[in-house]
Amino acid sequence: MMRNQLLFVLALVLLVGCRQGETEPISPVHPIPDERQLAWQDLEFYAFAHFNMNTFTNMEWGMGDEDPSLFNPTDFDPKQWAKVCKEAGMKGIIITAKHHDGFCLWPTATTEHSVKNAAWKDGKGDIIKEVSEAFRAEGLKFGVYLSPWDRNHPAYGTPEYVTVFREQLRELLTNYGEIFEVWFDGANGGTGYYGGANEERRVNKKNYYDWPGTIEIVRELQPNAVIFGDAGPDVRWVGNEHGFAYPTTWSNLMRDSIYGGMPEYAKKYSSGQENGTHWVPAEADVSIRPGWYYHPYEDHKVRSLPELLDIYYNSIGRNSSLLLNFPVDKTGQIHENDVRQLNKLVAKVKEDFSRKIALSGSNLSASSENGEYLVDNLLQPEMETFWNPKSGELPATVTIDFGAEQTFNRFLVQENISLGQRVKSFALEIKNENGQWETLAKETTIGYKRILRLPDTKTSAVKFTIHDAKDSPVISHLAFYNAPKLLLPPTIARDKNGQVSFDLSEEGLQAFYSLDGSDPKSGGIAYKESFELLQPATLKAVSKDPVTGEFSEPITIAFPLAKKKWKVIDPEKDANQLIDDDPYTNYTSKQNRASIDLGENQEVSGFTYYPIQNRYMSGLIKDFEFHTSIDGKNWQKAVSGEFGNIANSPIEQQVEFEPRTARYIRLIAKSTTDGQSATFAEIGVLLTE
Ligand code: FUL
Repeated sequence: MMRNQLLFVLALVLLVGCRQGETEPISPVHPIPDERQLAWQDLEFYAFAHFNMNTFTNMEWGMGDEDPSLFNPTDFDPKQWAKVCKEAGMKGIIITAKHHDGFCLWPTATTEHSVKNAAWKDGKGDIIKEVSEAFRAEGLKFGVYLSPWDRNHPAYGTPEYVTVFREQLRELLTNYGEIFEVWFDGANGGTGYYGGANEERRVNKKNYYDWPGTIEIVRELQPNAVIFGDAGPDVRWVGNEHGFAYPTTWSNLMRDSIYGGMPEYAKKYSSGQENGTHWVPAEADVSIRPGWYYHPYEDHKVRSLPELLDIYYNSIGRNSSLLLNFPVDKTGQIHENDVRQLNKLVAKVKEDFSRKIALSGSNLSASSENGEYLVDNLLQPEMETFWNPKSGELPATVTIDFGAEQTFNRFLVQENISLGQRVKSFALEIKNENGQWETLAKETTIGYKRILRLPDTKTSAVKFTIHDAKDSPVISHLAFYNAPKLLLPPTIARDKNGQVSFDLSEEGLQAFYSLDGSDPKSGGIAYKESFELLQPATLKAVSKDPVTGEFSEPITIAFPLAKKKWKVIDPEKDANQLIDDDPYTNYTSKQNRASIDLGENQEVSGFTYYPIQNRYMSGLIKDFEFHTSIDGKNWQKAVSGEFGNIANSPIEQQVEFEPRTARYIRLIAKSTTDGQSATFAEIGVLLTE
């Protein structure tokens, strides 16, 4: 009897033991990525280059009637492009082999509208060859953008053109080695040159190109290449050109209900669909400047570090890849301003992820574990090592006991997407001082990678809970980081009434300033709230991280006289925008002049003109006269001249003249860059010291 009982208990122990260790197989949740999509997903960050005829005609969308000889870079250096991308950790490049204007960057047999007839290298050059070789030499990938729309080709709109388009594709996919991505633009059909017809040609975007047949060519010639388009088939457009994916981003898509360029795409499909039938992950495309192509007048508009950081976190941190565009300049190189900003982004991202909270000493526990898919697997970044709770268990929870207090402000989490995207909602909680759980974040999707930017959070334990998922979650990695603050000098603005206000690059920073030329780092005034500054003064300021004691670079602003007492005396619509000290609001004058009462006599020795900063600019003053007056009736000319390079460089212009007493000033536009009514963002005066 005793013996039997003992055997029974032993059998029970063995059975339970086995059960606990048993790993239940995980079935994929369809759709799932194929091999080429999985390889693409790892790339994360790669470059776009818009470099073609538009670079030389200063256009965004050329008509197709451009003289091919105009294509003529003076110092084309694809090795410089490859070096810039390599050093930035970008994994490859996609180049505009042909944009909407139809000019081909390789000596194609399909048209005369190509480098064959360019002045560059006497028509013997091949941009695609040189760029592909330069990138491969650095171990980077190479991809092509081929515009389906062709505003040059006489046959555009007929079946004959589709054959030409496919032939071009064949050439690109045959003669330039391995291609990692083929990019088909959704923008197509409209006005164009079309071999001299100069008319509007609309096509049926859904059927005209016979996309299935075109896709087959890519599969046949480059089986490893992913194809980008609104409807994929492999990678989809994120639905905007700001480089932002959505907080909820599914890699699943109802692919069969979509075609390239469909009008409702951005609104309906760009964040993917939970019940999407196909795996078509998002790619966020954005230019480092306002335009896709190079325009000298955008040299001062390269995106700032905070903007670029937002793009990074809102794309790569939201289950999307990032395709960052460089408008390669007329020399044939990536402009130094773009390189500088790119390097700042890369350095900051590196810094953000350099202070990882070591979890080796932490205790990780899960609500359950499916056999070998242990919670400790979360510490390894590889997709193949993952945690999976027992089937059917939701919510499923991972508790991380740091063992001691830790501070973090970034949370990174990844799903093993090879088994499908599953998580629908998750939350992060922290243990507060009273030992209770407090919610820190509540979010929706994860996908390949999700990064949350959080406030500085100090705690000894964190709870990660998956509340809802399409099936048992498969989480491959999670990590916490304590990113240093983005320590930039404050952004400073002064309004018409002379109120100066500071904007700090991150919460928790402090700012110090001086108005007497002294170093604001020692003995500077602490900025608490906006203050009045009416007289001309030089303001110096720095930001400080109170935790580390570090200071930002200083910023120095020479403020001219404030405009509090100013009035426009021949006002047209929105006259206050001329003197509101905000260069992003404009004034247009049909009289082509702006006259201002300064409110009192001043010793004036010059003036400033800030042209409008809109993406599409009009009415920039070229030839000018500047007059002054004591009584507002009798005017004397102080100076006349030309803003020589204003079309290319629309920055604030400054003109000095013989000092004089004036109560009234008037800037007269004798001509504008495009013959339209004169526009102004701001006018200012320089005073005699
Ligand atoms: C758009 C095009 O029309 C733009 O010119 C640019 O090439 C961008 C990447 O795609 O649809």
